[in-house]
Parts: sequence; C-alpha cells; structure tokens
Amino acid sequence: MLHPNYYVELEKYNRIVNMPNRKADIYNGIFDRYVNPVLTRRHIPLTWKYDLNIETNPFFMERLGVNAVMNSGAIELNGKFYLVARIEGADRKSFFGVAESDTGIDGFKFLDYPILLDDTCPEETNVYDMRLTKHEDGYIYGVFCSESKDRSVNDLSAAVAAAGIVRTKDLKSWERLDNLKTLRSPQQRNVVLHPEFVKGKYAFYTRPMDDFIDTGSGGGIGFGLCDDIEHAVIDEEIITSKRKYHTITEAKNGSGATPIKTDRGWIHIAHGVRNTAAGLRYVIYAFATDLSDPSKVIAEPGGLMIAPYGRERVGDVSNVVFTNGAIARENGDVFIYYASSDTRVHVATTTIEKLKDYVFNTPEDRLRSVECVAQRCELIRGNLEILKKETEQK
Ligand code: M1P
Repeated sequence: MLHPNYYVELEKYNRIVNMPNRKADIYNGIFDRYVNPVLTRRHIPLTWKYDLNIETNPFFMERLGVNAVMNSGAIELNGKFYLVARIEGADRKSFFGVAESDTGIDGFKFLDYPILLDDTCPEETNVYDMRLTKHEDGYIYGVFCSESKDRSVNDLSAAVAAAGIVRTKDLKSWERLDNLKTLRSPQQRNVVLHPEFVKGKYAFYTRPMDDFIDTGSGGGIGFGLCDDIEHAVIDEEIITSKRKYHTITEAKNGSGATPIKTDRGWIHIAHGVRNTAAGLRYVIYAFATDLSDPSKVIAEPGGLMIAPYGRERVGDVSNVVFTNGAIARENGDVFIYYASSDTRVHVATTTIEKLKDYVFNTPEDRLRSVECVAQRCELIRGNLEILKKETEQK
C-alpha cells in the first residue's frame, strides 16, 4: 500500500520542479544569470529515493538518497531542452539522468529512469560529466569520465580517469562503445567530441593528464583525430588552449561544452583552474578556434567569463563553476548550463552575436600586472574622452 507521506513530499517536489525562473539583477552585457538553479537534488523524483510501500518503509525513509545534481551535458531535440546531469548518490557513486524542459530555464523534470549504461568495463567504479555532441554522422554521442581504481600503486584513493563513449538517437536507448584510448596520455578527463569530421576523421578535444588530479606535463586542452569511433584510438595529441602562468588556467583547464559553430570560428566554453590558499578555484572561460582547423586557437579573451557568485560559491566542492553543456538554438539564443560547487546546475543565457563580440573583442590577457593596468588605462582614457565630449555638447 502507498505510504500517505508520499503526497506530502510530492507537493514539495512539484513546487520545486514547477517553480518559474527569472533573470537575476546582475549585469555584465555578456550573459544573464538566473535567480534559481535549474536542477538540484530536490529535482530528483521521489520514486528514485523512497520505497513508497508503507509495509516495507513504515517511516517513509529515503532508501537510496541523492547528494547532488551537477555537471550536465545539454542538447536540444525536437524543440525541447535536455540535460544529461551528473547525479551523485548518497553512496558517492555518480550516474546520469536525463531531464527535459520546454523553456531551458525552468521546469526541468527527469525521465522515469536514470541511464543504465551497458556494463562493459568491469573495473569501472564511477562515471560522470557527460558531454553531448550531435555529430554529422547522425548520432548523438555522450563522452564522459570513466573512473577506475588504480591497482598499480599501493594507495587506496588512487584512480585512473579515461573517456567513456556512448551513442543514442533518442536519449532513451544508449549504445556503449569502447573507451577512448590516447596512446601518449596515461589519463583523460573532460574529453569532448567535435560535431564535424575533421580531415574525414572523428575529432576529440582531450585533456591529457599524468595523474588523476594533477595534469602534470599535460599542457592544456588537447586535440586529436581518430578513424573509428567504435574503437577510438588517438595516437597524436596537440595542445590547443594552453595553460598559462598566473592566469585563470594556471593549474588546469578543460574543454566544456561542445564547441558552437559561428561564421567567425568555433566558440568554446571551457573551465580554468587556479590554486589558492583555500584550494582549487574553478571558473569558466571562452576561446575560439579556426573553422577549418578547429585545433587552432584564433581568439582568447583575457580572464574569466563566469565565476562563482554568492550562493554558488558554497557547496560540496566550494569555489567551483564548471560547464559541460550549452545549447545554441537556430534563432541565435545560447543557453549555457553550469554547475556551482559540485552541488547544483544553473543556466546563463546569451546569444551567438554576444558570444562572438565577447570572444573576438575582449582584450587578451597581457600576463603582467603593469601591462594589464596600462590596458585598463587605455580603456579609461577613451571613456573619459567620450564623457568629456558628451558634457561639452550639453
Ligand atoms: O570538483 C571540481 C571538478 O573537478 C574535476 O574537474 P578537473 O578534471 O578539471 O579537475 C571534475 O571531477 C569535475 O567533475 C568537478 O566538477
């Protein structure tokens, strides 16, 4: 028999998932933030957590709790917005759930079941951070981190990160392919499939790493080609967006959303990491690569685009914003989905035109304080002249 508390909790759940969202009163001209997150652990259906049967669950306890909903791949399909979210159970294992919305800014509801991946990797312990790519071969690919215990060292926490690959046509049935092999990099995370063939091959943005946490000699976001997506192997990786000393990417960076095609180049929305006394700080930045050679960076605005603000700064892993999904619509609107502090998912909206202006007209990082001040003085000088002229004309 159904536990009567179900209806009490259902009302709360319905309030959360049906809560309308609106733009926040923060302006930068580049994108809009929103007042509410679009996905939190309170968006998880009750059927995923509770045993609803009063006989087997008399206290109506959560039997399989959920800790957080975060880093989400994003795609538009048949006019609807879909997020493939990283859901972290109370048991620390992550898995994927597909949430659907009509607006892209609110009303996200998970489909009935989470994604049950084919169990093709017996050594795999954890999966997370799926990037979705609508590829010109006709499939939607999901590339995610497949994490296994590192048994080669005597360290309980040691792990190995690799890129898992699945594909689908409807976001309901998923076919698992072989994990990506990168012959020159022992570990990989933040791998993204480029939506078009490059030189007739599948092209991946990679993130070569020597270690599970530290990228070590991995110099930044990599790029490599492979012939066979079903058994993907990359033998040569080159570095596209490099990590740089005393910038937002000094400690690490990683590809985020699948690159957005514009008439001026591919726009990438990625993450950069620096170290602080309080630990790693993750921010989101953008850059553009060449249309015909998507490994070649042609513009990289200085500094960060999205930083954690206010409540976003606090969570399971504080001081983090992280993106692995954006939707660029036919009409030019762009929805960037980002998680804050590994705890919940937000949306930021902008347009292709604004992104192009941001990426191609924001000054580059001049890398030294004195030159950055000179850069700012140039801006101020021009502005003061305009203001002076304006006053003189009045
Ligand atoms: O905790 C912050 C992020 O850390 C990792 O990103 P990276 O590989 O760049 O360090 C990922 O585990 C990501 O899921 C997480 O949000």
